Amino acid sequence: MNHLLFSLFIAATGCATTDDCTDGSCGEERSIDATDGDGGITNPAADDDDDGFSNEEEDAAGTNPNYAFSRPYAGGYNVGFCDTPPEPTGPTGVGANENGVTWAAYQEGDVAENWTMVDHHGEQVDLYSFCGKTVMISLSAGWCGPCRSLAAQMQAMQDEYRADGLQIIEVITGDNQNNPPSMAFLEDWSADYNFRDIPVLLGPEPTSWDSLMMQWETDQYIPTVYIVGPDGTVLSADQGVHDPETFLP
Ligand SMILES: [Ca+2]
Ligand SMILES: [Ca+2]
Repeated sequence: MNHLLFSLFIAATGCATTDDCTDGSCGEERSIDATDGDGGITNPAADDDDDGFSNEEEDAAGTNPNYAFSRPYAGGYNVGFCDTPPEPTGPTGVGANENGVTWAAYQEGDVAENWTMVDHHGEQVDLYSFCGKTVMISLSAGWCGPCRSLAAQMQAMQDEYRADGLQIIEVITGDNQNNPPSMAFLEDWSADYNFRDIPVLLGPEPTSWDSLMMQWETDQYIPTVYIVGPDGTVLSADQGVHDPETFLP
């Protein structure tokens, strides 16, 4: 395993480091082919979007039976209800570190590409599952005290703003020794901070400057917080924002 890039993360002051279709607002706009207009499910046992959950299961969970990214999660996350995925731009900004290295990174106005990471339940989680919600993504690591301070506030924020369409996502990039985190480490993180509906995701180890985790990092100081709007647009890119309230619709 190549730990080189992770080793470049530096601890400093805090480790110096549309229709918004928000939940509940778009119920009337739901276009479910499986219904016949009377509000019922005509093909309850079918899985129209082939996401592994029947139309009936999705109806009960409030997810979209016609959009595969919208599906129930064991973690009880605040899944969105888009009909079509965002149209991504990819990262058009530039990240840079103190050594003069630069890389492609998401900046405000970019539309995020989807990614898939495993959570502390062992389930694969798609970013696009939260299309229609406001997403706060934090990149954290066990060795980073300010990351832990932020984590300690997360469930309270999630509780306060879930009804406004917020989903907080915690991505762990390293354990206490800055090694790739184990599943047990992710589980412990969730338990330590009393997470109930916040995924703790295994951040894929960056092995080059164009790795996924580098795209979500502008300066190599963590915690790194991004806010992504309901249409997939980056609203705040690693600006030290630790409170999503002003970005909610
Ligand atoms: Ca389905
Ligand atoms: Ca679905």
